[in-house]
Amino acid sequence: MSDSLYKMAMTRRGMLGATASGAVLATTGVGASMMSATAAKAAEGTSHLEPGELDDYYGFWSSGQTGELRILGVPSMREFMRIPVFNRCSATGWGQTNESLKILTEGLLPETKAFLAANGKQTYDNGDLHHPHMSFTDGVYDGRFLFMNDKANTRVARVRCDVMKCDKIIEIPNAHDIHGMRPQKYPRTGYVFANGEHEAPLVNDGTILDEPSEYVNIFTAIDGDEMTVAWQVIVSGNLDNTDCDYQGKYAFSTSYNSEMGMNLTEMTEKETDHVVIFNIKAIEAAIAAGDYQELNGAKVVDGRKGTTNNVTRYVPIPNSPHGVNAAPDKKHIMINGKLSPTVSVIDVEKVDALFADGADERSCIVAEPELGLGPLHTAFDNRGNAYTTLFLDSQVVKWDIAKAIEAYAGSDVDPIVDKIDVHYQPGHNSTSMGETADADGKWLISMNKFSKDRFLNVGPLKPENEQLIDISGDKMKVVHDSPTFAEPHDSIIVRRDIVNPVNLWDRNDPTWEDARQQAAADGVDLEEGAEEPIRDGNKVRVYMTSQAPTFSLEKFSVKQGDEVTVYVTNLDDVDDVTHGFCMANFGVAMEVAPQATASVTFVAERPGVHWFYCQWFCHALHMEMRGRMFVEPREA
Ligand code: K7E
Ligand code: CUA
Repeated sequence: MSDSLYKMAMTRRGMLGATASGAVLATTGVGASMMSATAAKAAEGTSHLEPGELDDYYGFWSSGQTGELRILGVPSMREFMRIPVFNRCSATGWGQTNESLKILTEGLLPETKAFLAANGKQTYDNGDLHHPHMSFTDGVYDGRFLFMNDKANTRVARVRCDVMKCDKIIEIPNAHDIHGMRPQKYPRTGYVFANGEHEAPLVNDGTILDEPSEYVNIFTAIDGDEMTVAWQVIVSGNLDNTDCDYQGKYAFSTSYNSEMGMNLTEMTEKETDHVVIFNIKAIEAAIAAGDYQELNGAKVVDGRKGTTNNVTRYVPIPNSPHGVNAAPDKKHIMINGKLSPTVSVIDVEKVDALFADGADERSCIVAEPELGLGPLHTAFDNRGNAYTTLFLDSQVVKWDIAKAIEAYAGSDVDPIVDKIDVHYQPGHNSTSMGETADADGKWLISMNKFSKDRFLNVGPLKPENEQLIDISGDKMKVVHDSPTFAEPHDSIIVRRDIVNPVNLWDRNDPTWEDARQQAAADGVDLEEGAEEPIRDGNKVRVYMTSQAPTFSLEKFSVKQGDEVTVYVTNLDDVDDVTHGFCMANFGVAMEVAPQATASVTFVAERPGVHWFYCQWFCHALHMEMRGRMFVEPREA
């Protein structure tokens, strides 16, 4: 108790210090001076920003089983936005608008569409989003896209960084439950690598059931530009996390179940599991040579143990390894041991030899420091240090990569530089720019699975606790606790100059191309709307515009049983003037951002007078921004 009071006092003092410097910096504006704001704050060990002060980094956060992507500010840890991806969203109409339904359904496999239809659905309602990562060019984030996995329903999605909306979701064939996922770092993204975590028969049609010896796992490379499957590799053992090198040559995936066990005892039986190394050029060559089978539209290469096509190598790693992290030195890949207290360090320059002359697989390991209990993930600064989360110890350990290599070679140096308690049980961590060649060594986020007593009690379900740690000095310093709802696994921290979203949509945006084409076929201009609904049998299309504080239609009529599509085009071209369209008692609501078009379709099976209203507070007369839909009763 006295300890935590002491910490609070320390934090308070730091915050007062920041107030003074923040006031000075506020007068010097943004830009270069904001970088010094960060430096000053880091030096003072605080994340506090004055009201109106902007963060230096965008944080992109997964949300686990919530299924969305989140945008936070670092170092303030303020949450800015939630981007619906695999979930449904009441506010934006994601999962309900025609535009979002197209994105949610077009990448599903035919068998999935049939399965969902049998359950009365067009798409899944849930997702489990673990790993958000930005596209790269030359080893550094390039601000084009964010990619993310869905473990729950075997999908990979892409978010456009210009508008911060999801534009593509694809289901990965043949694989089961995509977990680890990383974009190619060099020369560019390029490929997005995705691990199928759970093993199953290659053709999973029910012919093979409880015969685990027939199960396989699948590694997938997605074309990140086209969002199509480029190729797949069949592997031995399951697949957990993945990362790739800075040379564009190899990808690395951990396997916690090399045993291919079906229960806990079987899965953890062996002391050693492995990391699979994928030789990208060799896989491309195998495909060019026709050495693959085509399955559900994917080219599948066999890379299991014992194959002779040189597409994979299996490096033994103790014991049920989890995270894989490429260091910004472009040379080292960290394999986090989980049940082993060690992190195994692979030197990518020693990997060529594994494929060239069948050298001993462990010859690429250049260090294996013992760090503590339950190492899960590792992040990096720009000074040669690595930061590893210790799940069981509830700590982050800072260690010197060069010293770990010396120690492995026989010298008695201790690579451990510092350890800090985190609260509690950390999984992923991430450092500012730390998964790129531009790591800057300022901030570290420890993503802790349990918050226990750190916040006011909200009942049996508690938030996670994400702690911000200042890593700019020799000693790590926890400067902020941040509760988050279920359940961010991973995050990235991106320098803000890399991310440049627009304020208004471009009227030519492809998002509403279908609406544009339908309007043209109906002889309507989306920016003008139509005075009367366009009738086409029992399909009725209503075109309206919105401009604060009115819709272009104050009323329209349809017949009971009509399938009604309402298109709303927001003509306001002012920052932040988003309108919404909500049809009360029809379960219909959507966001229409400035200069965007959105549409929604429903069956008007309720006769009577129904009000639609703007559901996004847009104007002093926002309450007045409403209109009526008359539904004429079906003739008896
Ligand atoms: Cu990246 Cu949580 Cu899916 Cu580790 S996983 S913690
Ligand atoms: Cu338009 Cu509220």
